[in-house]
Order: sequence, then structure tokens, then C-alpha cells
Amino acid sequence: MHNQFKSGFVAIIGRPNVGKSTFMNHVIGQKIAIMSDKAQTTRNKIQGVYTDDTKQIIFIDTPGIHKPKHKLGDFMVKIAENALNEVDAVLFMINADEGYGRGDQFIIDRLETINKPVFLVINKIDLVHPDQLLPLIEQYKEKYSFEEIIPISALEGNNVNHLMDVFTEHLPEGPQYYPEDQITDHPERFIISELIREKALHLTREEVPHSIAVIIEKIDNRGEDEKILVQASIIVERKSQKGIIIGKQGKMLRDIGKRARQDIERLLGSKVYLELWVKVQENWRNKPHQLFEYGYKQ
Ligand code: GDP
Ligand code: MG
Ligand code: K
Repeated sequence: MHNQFKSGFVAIIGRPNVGKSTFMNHVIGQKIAIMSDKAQTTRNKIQGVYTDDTKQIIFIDTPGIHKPKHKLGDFMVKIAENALNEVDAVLFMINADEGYGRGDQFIIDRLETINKPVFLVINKIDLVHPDQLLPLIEQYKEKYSFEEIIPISALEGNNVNHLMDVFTEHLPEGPQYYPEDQITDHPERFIISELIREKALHLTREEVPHSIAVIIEKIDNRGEDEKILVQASIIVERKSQKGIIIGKQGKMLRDIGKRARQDIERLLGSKVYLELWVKVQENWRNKPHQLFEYGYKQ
């Protein structure tokens, strides 16, 4: 019998310079843009998509998992935690050549709030003597209950295929979400959708449930006045929720739009036209993959 195709979302987290980009480059190839390599400041959501005959893995970056540095920081941490709860597996990468650090503790604290398989990836084993590895493994084992601990060298490619096999076993059967040649998504898409969603939840004082979704329909540069056009739909499950979000004479929706626009302008560093619609779509949550519906749609 033919094996079922597997697909899933995998977050790669870890302190700067542990080798996350090197790993991505090894797995996905040179095609991946190194623009995602701005360490703390990157807000990229999808880092890369790996596809072969048996599986598709969408690698996700969760910038907010690091200590907050700027104003959007706390919010980023929140969405990073949300994002981690929606992926199928988490790869927590550390550097074999360094000990346990405070940055790692911050990340492990975040991991305590999720219930997804977390794999500890000990990278750069080419830099250490094998005898150094065991104490490091013991140390991290005490900190968190990892699904498995896998040493690799992303630079030399050692054990990388094994790592791919190990976490793929934990991925669900699923469709191919992206075309084979898809390498990266529009980097800001996800953050923008989450900013709008947050404003909607906040301003309606959470009268609408957290299940609302925001789909970014379009992000477009408008030549003339250098503003960026963002068109988005807020998806609710019931007509009554649509009424709450639109508000009296549209006031609520205007407020949501105004606040969201200010944050998006800060995010993109540009003036923005934000156009919002509200759509009722019953049972949207029963679609194949929640994360996919949250704004990853092409
Ligand atoms: P990121 O910040 O986590 O994305 O880390 P990078 O992928 O940018 O890697 C940081 C540095 O570590 C670069 O100079 C890489 O060449 C180096 N590096 C990454 N993986 C390995 C490895 O397995 N072995 C060695 N020796 N160096 C590595
Ligand atoms: Mg990097
Ligand atoms: K990054």
C-alpha cells in the first residue's frame, strides 16, 4: 500500500547564531532568501517550505520567542506562544559548543505553555569532542521533557537527514499546502493578520470569541504616493459577531482599522491604506488546518 503523504508546520527556535539559517539552507537549498537572517528583528513567519514525494514541511520562524526588545515585543511573545501551539512540532536548536544560557531559559519557559512535541537539536557537533556531548544532554534533559534529543552538524550536514526522519514521524497525514516551488511566503502576512485580530478582540472587549480569523487578501505597493495597500477580511462564525465587529454605523470597524493601521505602519515602516471586510463563514475552523486559515493562504 502507498504511504500517506505527511505535511505539517514545524517551528525552529533558538538563540541567535546557533545555526538555524544554516540548517534551513542545508535542508531547503540555496534558494532560501537570507533576508530572513536579521536575527531578533525578523518578523518572517514562513522561513521555507520543504517538499518531497512523501512529505511537505513548512518551517516557521517565531521571532517573539526571544526576549522582547521593542514595543511590539510583548505582543510578539504572545503570538509566538500562540504560533507554537498551532505547529505540529518544535525544533529547539542549541549550540553544542556553548553551555546552557539565560536565553535558553527564556525559551524553555515559553515551551512550558505548549503541548506539542519539542525536539532538542544540538548543533555544531563538529566543534566538540564526543565526550562533551553527554553532560550537555543530561543538563538539558533536566530542564525540559524533550521528545527526542538529536545532535547534528548543520554546516557539514551530519545527521540532518536523521533529524528530518525523526520529526516527520510525528507529523500528521495531510495535504500539500504549497506548490513545490514555493520557498517563502510574504514575510509580513502573518504578523499583519495577527495585529488586526488582536485589535478586533481587544476593542470588542472579547465579546467575539478567539476563533475569529483574519485573512490577508492583498498587500500591494501603490506607486504614486508610496503607500502600501493592505486588504484583509475578518472571518467570524456568526452574523451577530459580524454586527459587533462592525459596530454602530461602522464605528467599531473604523476603530479596529485605525489602531491596526498604526501598528502595521510601524511594522512596515511605511504609510498604509488598510481596507477591512467582515465575512461570516460558518465552521471555518473545521477546515483542514487552522494555521493555514489564519492568513497563510496565498
Ligand atoms: P542563526 O542565527 O541561528 O540563524 O545562525 P546561523 O545559521 O546564521 O549560524 C551562525 C554561525 O554558526 C555561522 O557562522 C554558521 O556558519 C555557523 N554554523 C552553523 N551551523 C554550524 C555547524 O554545524 N558547525 C559549525 N562549525 N558552525 C556552524
Ligand atoms: Mg538566522
Ligand atoms: K531568523
